Amino acid sequence: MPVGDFRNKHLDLKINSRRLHERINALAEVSPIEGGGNCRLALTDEDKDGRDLVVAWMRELDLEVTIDAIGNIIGTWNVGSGQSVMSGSHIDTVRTGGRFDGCYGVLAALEAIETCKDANVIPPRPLAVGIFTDEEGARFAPDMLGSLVYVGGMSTEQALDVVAIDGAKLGDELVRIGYAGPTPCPGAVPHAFVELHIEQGPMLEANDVRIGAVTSVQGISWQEVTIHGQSNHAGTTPMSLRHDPAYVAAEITVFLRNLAKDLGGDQVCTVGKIDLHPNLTNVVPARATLTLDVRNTDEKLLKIAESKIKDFLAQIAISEGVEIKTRELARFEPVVFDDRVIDLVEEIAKEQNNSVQRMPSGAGHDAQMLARVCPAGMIFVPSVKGISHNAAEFTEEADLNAGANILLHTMLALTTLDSTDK
Ligand code: HGY
Ligand code: MN
Ligand code: MN
Repeated sequence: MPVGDFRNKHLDLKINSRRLHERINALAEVSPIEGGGNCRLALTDEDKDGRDLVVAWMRELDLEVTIDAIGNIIGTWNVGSGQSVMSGSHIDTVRTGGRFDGCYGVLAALEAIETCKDANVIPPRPLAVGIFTDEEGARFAPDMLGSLVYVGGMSTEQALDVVAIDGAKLGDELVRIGYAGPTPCPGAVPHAFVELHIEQGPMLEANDVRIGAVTSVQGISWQEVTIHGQSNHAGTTPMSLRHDPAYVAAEITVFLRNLAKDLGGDQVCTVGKIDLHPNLTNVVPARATLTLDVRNTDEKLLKIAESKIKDFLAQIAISEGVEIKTRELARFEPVVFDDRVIDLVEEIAKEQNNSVQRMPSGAGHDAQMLARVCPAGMIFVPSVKGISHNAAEFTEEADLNAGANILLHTMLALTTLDSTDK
């Protein structure tokens, strides 16, 4: 059957928006924070509670639930034959997360399956929903860790040994929360993968467009920088004799801001985390540890940014008499999604009377990992004021419903995607 042939018999199928919003709000009740967001760092008790809730919904739908060695949860509706069409995302959050980041994509995928079941629309392939472990990478780096292991981009052993920012070991935490599953990684390769997500940026709202047909994900470079200086008395040590890691950390932060300005275009640089030791008012610090998050849609420019940072670190270590060590936390090149999936998202968005534009993703997503093994793509809906990784993250209900209906029909269309016609 040509792409979309199965779907064309069910063009009037629509999700149950009340049910979708009930589930989004119920999951948002798991470890809520002030302002309406959530704190469910990967593999914490709070993450476990969120996992347990969504797994219970999967079981109520009689999905086959598998948990793999890195804690990825896959709920599959075993109908039809062959590889599944998979959707999904993540439900772990950053410490000050919003209620939609990741969760919306998981719950809309669940809703798509329930809508088909309710209408007795039986696709020719299995439909699956993935909840990928540690997408945020905020506690255990790198980000998208679970989907990276799922596609064989990182060994299970290496991932289980990752140490969190709080010192815990990933494998120990998986066992502790009861999500060290029996299914081996890499996981079963889907026929195709499509992820629905909030944009987390300002572009759709600024252009007054409802849907993003995502073309690509920008490159990501994360590193931890540790600066060893000379701890000393804040009152007695002349400025000329100081080797002050806090000052060097500040210079690095300013350098990154200017680097982004100089490179322009899509270049973004962030120092999100700085820890000082001993972190006391009257002590010139011994050590500063900071993280650099550097991204660009263009791999060549990203490499230039990394090389300029390296040169700056070498130069300031000499001028300030400190020792600087770096450790790579994440490095992913830009990813381009499958044209056929992008075309489908655009076609279905228009068919359902939505404004739609093609656009890159500034944030990392699990779909960029699944794109390594199967045709993959993403659907974006607007973020109000472009805010995300913030409890104030918000998307209008009508936009959420529109995105979920496009996801439903994209999944159905992908069940008849002919994998030979690349
Ligand atoms: O870091 C990211 O872009 C994503 O939120 N994990
Ligand atoms: Mn996300
Ligand atoms: Mn996120």
